[in-house]
Amino acid sequence: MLFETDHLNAQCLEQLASGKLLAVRVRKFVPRDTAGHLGEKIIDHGFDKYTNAPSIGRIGMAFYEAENKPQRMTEYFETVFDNIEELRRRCTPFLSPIDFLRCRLDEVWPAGAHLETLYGKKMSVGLSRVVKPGTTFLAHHDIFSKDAPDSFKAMSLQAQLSANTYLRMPTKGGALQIWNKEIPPKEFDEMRGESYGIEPSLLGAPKLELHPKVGDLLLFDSRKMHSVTSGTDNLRLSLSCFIGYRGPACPLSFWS
Ligand SMILES: O=C(O)CCC(=O)C(=O)O
Ligand SMILES: [Fe+2]
Repeated sequence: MLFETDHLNAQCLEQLASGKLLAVRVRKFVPRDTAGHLGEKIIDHGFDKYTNAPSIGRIGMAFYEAENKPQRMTEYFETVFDNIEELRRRCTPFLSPIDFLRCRLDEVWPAGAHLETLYGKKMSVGLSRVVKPGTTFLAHHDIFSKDAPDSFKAMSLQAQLSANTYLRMPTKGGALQIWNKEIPPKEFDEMRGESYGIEPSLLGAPKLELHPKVGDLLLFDSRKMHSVTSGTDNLRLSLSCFIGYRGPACPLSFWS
């Protein structure tokens, strides 16, 4: 269910998309000491809070924060290139791990990989997430067609993967929990009410609990329920994006 590798390849992406694998860990996707430097550079410039999960810090706006509200959609699309550029700037003189991921997937995937577009506009990619010790990410799923309900682009996805590179980790906790379980959107929305997620204990024991090392890249099917346990010490800093899959002959796509 978990595949560990030193090199990302097309086969493991196929297996994630088809559900044969629950998660892929790419060891040292970013060299460990580089990841440490990147973490410092990214955090030193400060961060904002999520509009719908204020205990989690972030740099860059996630599309799901727009919640299909016209004003926030406008804000999202107006800040796409500033957000992409801001992460790149914070990483300089190192290569941004998100840019590296974009290049790598374009190289390994036969049909290539590019930025996702929605309503004819490029989407943003690369979100820095900062979590303080003691904060849990509630169990949730991430489904593009829920965030863009009127979009053929979103509906045409056959699979949606979450990709996270970890730049700082607590010594204990901060584990990614994944259940081999999908909950239909409507049902989940009733369960969560006003919150973005539900108590992980409601789902029973997770199928996988992963404690990534600094520099690792984890990939998993974001439509499956997942959560992150609270850390005991240190900030937890990750860079994240989604990868869209539309079959073996179609390009992969990136967005946040
Ligand atoms: O930070 C993580 O390990 C996973 C966060 C998450 O919910 C996601 O990437 O969809
Ligand atoms: Fe998620």
